Amino acid sequence: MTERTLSIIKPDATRRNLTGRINAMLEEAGLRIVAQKRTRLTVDEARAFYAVHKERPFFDSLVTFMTSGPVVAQVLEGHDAVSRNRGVMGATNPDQAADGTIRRVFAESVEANSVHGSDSPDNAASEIAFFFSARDIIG
Ligand code: FUP
Repeated sequence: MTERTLSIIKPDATRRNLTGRINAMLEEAGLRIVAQKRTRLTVDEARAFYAVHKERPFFDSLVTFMTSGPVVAQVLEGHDAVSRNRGVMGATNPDQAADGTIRRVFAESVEANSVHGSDSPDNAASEIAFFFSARDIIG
């Protein structure tokens, strides 16, 4: 089923000028970038985006990292886009990510792991709405 998902290229990757190389891996995986915006999250925005993790021990550090530099938020479209993107991203911990995945190739650590991707279609809808309005998305 054609689907949309929210992707974020994280500050560790923008710092190393990897946006184009990550976009190429997304496109080669069959995903189409139908909206894209470079932005810098405020602390309040990062806390809201990761609210599901607010009780976790890594939450404050994650918010500091996600606000440490620019991010590129993007809407990806394609067949089973949510799981397709999770596949090309690789596991959260880059040491456990499969060869050839974005996190295996580029991530610096579990925290600085280069990309975010929605983990379900429902979360994709709310995460897309966090960054984009309908008119920003050109399929
Ligand atoms: P993922 O869906 O693969 O991004 O992973 P999670 O939703 O479990 O975690 C969200 C983010 O929290 C990760 F991308 C990085 C950060 N994190 C840590 O910093 N430490 C951890 O032990 C787990 C996650």
